[in-house]
Amino acid sequence: MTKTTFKPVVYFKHNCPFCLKVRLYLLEAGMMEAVEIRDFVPGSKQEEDVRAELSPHLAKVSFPAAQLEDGRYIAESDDIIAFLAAKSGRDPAGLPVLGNYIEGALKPMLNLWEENVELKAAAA
Ligand SMILES: N[C@@H](CCC(=O)N[C@@H](CS)C(=O)NCC(=O)O)C(=O)O
Repeated sequence: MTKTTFKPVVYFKHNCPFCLKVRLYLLEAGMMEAVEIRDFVPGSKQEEDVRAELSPHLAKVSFPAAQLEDGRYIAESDDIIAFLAAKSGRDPAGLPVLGNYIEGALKPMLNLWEENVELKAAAA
């Protein structure tokens, strides 16, 4: 009997900052060939297809998402990276481009976003 090897699938929304985090991990860890990437432009037919595929498997569809094994879906960028890291043995903490993106761009942007939400609430 032959056992087929499942290639994990990652689902990316264009211009999504959390999707870029996972993409950077894949690039810097040399894992681009180890996964199948399905990405879509918001508003496209591809988005409809991806959401139709994911929605029965996830309590809340968000991006990035991944199918780790046949029928096993998750959607949280840190969990996806942790899975990929376990598979590749490449610790994300040792990847400088990923680290610079998270600490120098993503976190400051999220902080500004939170601050903006608080300021709007205070002004309302
Ligand atoms: N904590 C999540 C945040 C993901 C997130 O908020 N992604 C946005 C896109 S940038 C999203 O999926 N929004 C809802 C949607 O597009 O349906 C993660 O790190 O994966």
